[in-house]
Amino acid sequence: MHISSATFLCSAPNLEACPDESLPEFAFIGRSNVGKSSLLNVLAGEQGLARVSPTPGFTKLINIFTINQCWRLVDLPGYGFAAGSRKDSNRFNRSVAQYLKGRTNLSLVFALIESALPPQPIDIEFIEWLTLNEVPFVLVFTKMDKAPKPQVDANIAAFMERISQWYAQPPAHFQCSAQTGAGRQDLLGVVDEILDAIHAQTEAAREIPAAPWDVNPQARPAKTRKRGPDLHRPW
Ligand SMILES: Nc1nc2c(ncn2[C@@H]2O[C@H](COP(=O)(O)OP(=O)(O)O)[C@@H](O)[C@H]2O)c(=O)[nH]1
Ligand SMILES: [Mg+2]
Repeated sequence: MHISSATFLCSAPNLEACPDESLPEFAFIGRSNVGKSSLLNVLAGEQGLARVSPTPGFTKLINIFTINQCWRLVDLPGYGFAAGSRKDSNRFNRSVAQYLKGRTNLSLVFALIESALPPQPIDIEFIEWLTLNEVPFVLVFTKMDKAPKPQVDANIAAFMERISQWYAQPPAHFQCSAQTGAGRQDLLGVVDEILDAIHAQTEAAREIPAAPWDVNPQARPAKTRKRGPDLHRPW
């Protein structure tokens, strides 16, 4: 996929403040400092788009960016930052949970895990929460440049083993580095695939045989329910 434009849309403190749900959204989530903003910038191909911070827990807002004028990248606040107030540390915050559960145009979550570390309980817990709440996600192991490959591979294998009991088929997982750009095309490929699926669905909906209200506009129901993307993903 070629990124021709990437622009900041808005920062929202919670779900209610998020903009209209007209475009598919792909959200980055993970522990503070896991590399969400850095990877978002790499994906968008624009270095200064999301703020990269050496201080964990810096981003408290839902930051939304429009890509190619037809989809969005969302930089969510990180979880697990222990130095803040108890309320928004340890567990990911309420506004993130609301966004993940209630955003109908959320197409996919990129759940970021640091590949240089062995499985962390808070990440395991978060992935369990995503699974229980049926939030569509793929795993992205970040900073693969930071540790030797055998160590990265062992950490990923250990993580996948820890969560394997929850699935008949384990979630798709990718390895990335914001430093080298490794994995960028893989993630953009996932986005591409989902956008294609959404497009195909929209086309298929258009081809449904004439409804009574196509013949007689008076017969149209007063209110049609807004539908969120319902994807049949290969993972
Ligand atoms: N070595 C390495 N460092 C990274 C990578 N991605 C991010 N970082 C560093 O990790 C820190 C946190 O990055 P940031 O993107 O702000 O993380 P966020 O809190 O999850 O948004 C920064 O100092 C980044 O420079 C990576 O792929 N490799
Ligand atoms: Mg950030």
